[in-house]
Amino acid sequence: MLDTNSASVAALRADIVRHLTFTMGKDAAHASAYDWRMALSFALRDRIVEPWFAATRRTWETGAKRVYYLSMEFLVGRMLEDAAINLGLRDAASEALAGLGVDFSELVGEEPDAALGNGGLGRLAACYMESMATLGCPGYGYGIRYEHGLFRQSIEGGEQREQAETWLTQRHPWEFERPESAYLVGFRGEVTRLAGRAVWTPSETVRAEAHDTPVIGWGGRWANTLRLWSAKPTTLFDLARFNHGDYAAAAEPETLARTLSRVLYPDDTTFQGKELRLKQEYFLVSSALQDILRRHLAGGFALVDLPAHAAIQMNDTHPALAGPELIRLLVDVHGMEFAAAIEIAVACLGYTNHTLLPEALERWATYLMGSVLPRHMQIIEEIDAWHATRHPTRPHYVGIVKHHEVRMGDLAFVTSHRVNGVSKLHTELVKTSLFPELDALHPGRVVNVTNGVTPRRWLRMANPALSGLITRSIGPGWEADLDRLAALQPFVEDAGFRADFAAAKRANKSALAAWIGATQGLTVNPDAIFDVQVKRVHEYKRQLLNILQCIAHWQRLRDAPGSAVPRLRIFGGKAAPGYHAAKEIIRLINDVALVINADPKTRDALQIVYPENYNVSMAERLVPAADLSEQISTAGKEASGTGNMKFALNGALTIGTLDGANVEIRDEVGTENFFLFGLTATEVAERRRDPEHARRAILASQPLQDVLQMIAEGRFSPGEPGRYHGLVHNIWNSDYFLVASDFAAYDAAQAQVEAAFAEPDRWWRMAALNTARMGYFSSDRAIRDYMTGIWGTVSAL
Ligand code: 26V
Repeated sequence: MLDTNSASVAALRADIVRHLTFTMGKDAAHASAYDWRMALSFALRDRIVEPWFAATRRTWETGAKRVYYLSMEFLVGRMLEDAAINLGLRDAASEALAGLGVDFSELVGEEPDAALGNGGLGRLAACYMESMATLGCPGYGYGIRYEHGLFRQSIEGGEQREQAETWLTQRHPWEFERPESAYLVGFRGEVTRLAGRAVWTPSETVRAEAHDTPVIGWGGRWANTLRLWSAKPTTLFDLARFNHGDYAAAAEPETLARTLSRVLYPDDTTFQGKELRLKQEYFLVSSALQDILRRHLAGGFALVDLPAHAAIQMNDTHPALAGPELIRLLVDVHGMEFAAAIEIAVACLGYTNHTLLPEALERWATYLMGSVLPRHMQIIEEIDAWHATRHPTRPHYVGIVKHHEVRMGDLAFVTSHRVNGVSKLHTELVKTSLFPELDALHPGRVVNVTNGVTPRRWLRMANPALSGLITRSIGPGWEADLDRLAALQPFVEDAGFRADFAAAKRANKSALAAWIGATQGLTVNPDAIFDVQVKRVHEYKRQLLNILQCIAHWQRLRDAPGSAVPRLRIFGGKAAPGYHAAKEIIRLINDVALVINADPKTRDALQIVYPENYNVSMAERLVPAADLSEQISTAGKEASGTGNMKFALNGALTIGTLDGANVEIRDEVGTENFFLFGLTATEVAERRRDPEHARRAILASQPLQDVLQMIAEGRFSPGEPGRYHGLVHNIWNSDYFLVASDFAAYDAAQAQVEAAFAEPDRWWRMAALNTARMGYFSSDRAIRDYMTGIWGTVSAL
């Protein structure tokens, strides 16, 4: 064993040096951290290529069914350490580099995040890619290779500022360019009829070029492909125009095309109906479907057999043009009848819904759809008519096209054989409140697949201290069989184990404290409760409720200093650039932090920090160090949540509402190991019917009145006392997200947290039980659910 290990270290070291020399063209004496990182990445990538080829070959040979995961977002994050861990080479890499005088962790920390997603939906796609590779489920992820991922956030004077994100300024060592795998994607133009068939002649065309990143599973046994498309012009450069001195016009086709894959839309809050976004969606869908059909035909199969070979999953409605595009290719290009084509489409397609928020649902104006994609608009009308005919009892107000809009949720529903929600509660709401009529017409089509997260990245990689303890306690292998964590349960009664568990958490907290000291200039107490709310900033997620309670807590501390367990409240997250209310909440949190952190009376007991630019790699620091996970959305609004799973898996206790997957997490970890508060989804709906709900709640809580009064008086914005008048006015008079109604219950739950933390024996038992009982929330389980319940695929391992 030791021999193989030293052999693999030596081989890896030789390959690193070889890549440093011949790929990077650098001499070890003059190599920078960047050069070493590239050399290591290439050496690791080499080791992925063989299992990748083997997997691809095996899929061809066995004719196995493939999964195609279509998503506008893949929030992958860093790849180096994850690849090393899945190859079983993390320690070998570290040792190989050490022998060359280079520090592994330093290299890892220099890799830019691939931030090709906004939040939960994009990160879920990345976890699912990793689990499909781990399970040997043959599959491809299809997405867009954005030049600029999600913006970089800075906090200036308490306010969010956005800067362009540039992950591709350095070489990206994980991908393979495939200029030969390219497709033409058309827009606009006209549809004519020829011999009874539609002929679409687009007036704009771009080339979609593939970039492949292998995704290696745990143990290095299987690898799938993440194929991201980059838009290129079909005509490179107009030399005639250039020679006439018209330099800008000469580059026009190039500019037009490249704009398509230039930037990720950063607004996951409100649907805006922007033409460029529609073009991006079609760009992804068309290139993916052309690629899928090319591969299917290359296997020698008939088009009617597509459903036996391809499961196509739509990650929300963003790729919902997949139905119309597949039908178009089958009918217009391959001469199939519409009726046969739609049957094939439905049999292949699945649709995952990720949000119920009405303002986020995609609805494209028919005039826009009709001008950008004239043929698809016809096909959508045809699908709608086909559906109406097949279901004569369909109510008149139901339909894909209504009020001059194409409703993408209805389109995705009608063109899929399965529609799924992402937690039990959410799936019920998808049935009862989003698609009640379609659900009645298609009983059994809507199913639940509760989300999951990959334990390789979110426990093994992010939390080596706890991972080590788990392996020492229950043995290896839990990473790919997370239910085995249940074997930790008996250890919870062992005081020695609890001490080790607490020590692992303490080590992570102290590393985080050092990072906060270095980056925020704030000295924090690693023995405080680390209370964390990190996620996109949205009114429904109620960061506002959290900060209001901070203020109330602070006031009590001022009256009785030294009375409380010290707390560090950590906030992090980005607001959509145009989302004013969310930006105001960020500013309020930062304003409050400034005042509270400067109070000498309470400084030892309460601090607030808002590190800028929360992203995947920051989450990897915060999650292992959290004691308390804030999952406090208005019930009925958070489809699932996945951060909630990462925190609980890492032994944080949750303070949360009965929303999304919180419900199932609480059932699994035990109600006594979860701090529940707040109105239920049903109660929320009822409460809203009382127009006086906010006023009533505020008048019933003196602490809340005091807090609102302080904000309104400008206590946290002394230079501009009126800064938060609008915000306070809104709480009194509207409070759609029921911050006031849940305040007292939240405040009481926070008191319970404090009482529990003051009893270490009890706290660490609860924390360890959280870890032990989170096995269900592995993305491996979720992917198995998709494979059996939706895709009809089996492991090829
Ligand atoms: C929505 C939109 C709307 C319009 C255009 C651009 C755009 C981009 C992204 C989104 C995503 C919103 C949906 C979303 O991220 N949902 C989250 O999905 C997670 C994974 O299922 C789930 O855990 C979260 O609860 C849910 O909010």
